[in-house]
Formats: sequence, structure tokens, C-alpha cells
Amino acid sequence: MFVIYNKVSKIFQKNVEKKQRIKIAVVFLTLASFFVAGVLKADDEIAPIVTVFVIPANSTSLVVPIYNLEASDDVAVTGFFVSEDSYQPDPSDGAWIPEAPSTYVFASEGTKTLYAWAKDSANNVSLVSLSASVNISTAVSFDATPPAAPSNLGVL
Ligand SMILES: [Ca+2]
Repeated sequence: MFVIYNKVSKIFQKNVEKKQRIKIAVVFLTLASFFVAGVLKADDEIAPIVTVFVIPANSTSLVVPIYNLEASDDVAVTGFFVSEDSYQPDPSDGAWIPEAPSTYVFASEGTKTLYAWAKDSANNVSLVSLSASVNISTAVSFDATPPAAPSNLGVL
């Protein structure tokens, strides 16, 4: 950058007034600062952090609602990933979605743990997940026993 600036300033040195040279320098430094800011922005190396993940403790359906899933990032969170696997997902995995999901569909009943991840536009994936567990039982408990008949009733 400074090499370019020196060449440009040499070209203008003889013909351009001092005030105009200052203007050129200001424009050059402004453009240079935009360039540096762009490089820094493209160099996002800080992964998002999942801050909130809430699902119910019990469910009578395999479709379990996700009450709350939030993440924060130094730039912006661009993807969410919810899985029953505890390992960190690949940022190119097809299961990433841009908004926090509102449900998760389990394949079977039982006590299950879900893991929530987030990523940013530079494909940094959160280093740790937030997890939450749910006990799924779709069997409807059916009370077939009638109450005992009252014994103290008489005809008036
Ligand atoms: Ca980031």
C-alpha cells in the first residue's frame, strides 16, 4: 500500500499544490482503512457460543418442541444445528439451518439428549454444545378402575 502511495505521490509531487496532496493522502488513507477493515472482517476466527437451549423434560410425542435456542457471535450467527450426536458437526453438513428450529423429531421413545450448535458465516462452529434431555413416552396411561361405590347412601 505504501509503495503505491509513494509512487502516486511522486507523480503528483511537482504539479500538485500541498493542500491537494493532503486531500489525496486523506482519500488514500480512508481507502486503506476500508481495505484493512474488510480484511479483518473476512478474518472472523471467533466461533459462536450457544447461550440458551431449552426443551421440555417430558414429552408424549416423538415431535419435541424446542422452547428456546439462542447463540451469540462477534459478527453474526448464520446457522443452527440440533442433533442427538454429541460430536461437533462439520460446517458443511446439510442439516444446518439458518434459524433456530422450533421442533426436533425423534425416531424412538426413551430418555434422549439433544445437542445444540451454532456457526458463523466464516464456518466457525461453536466449540462446545449446549445439551438438554427429554423423556419421551407415547403410551397413554389409562385409568380403567372405577371409584369405590359410596356405602352410606339410603333412599329417602
Ligand atoms: Ca464469529
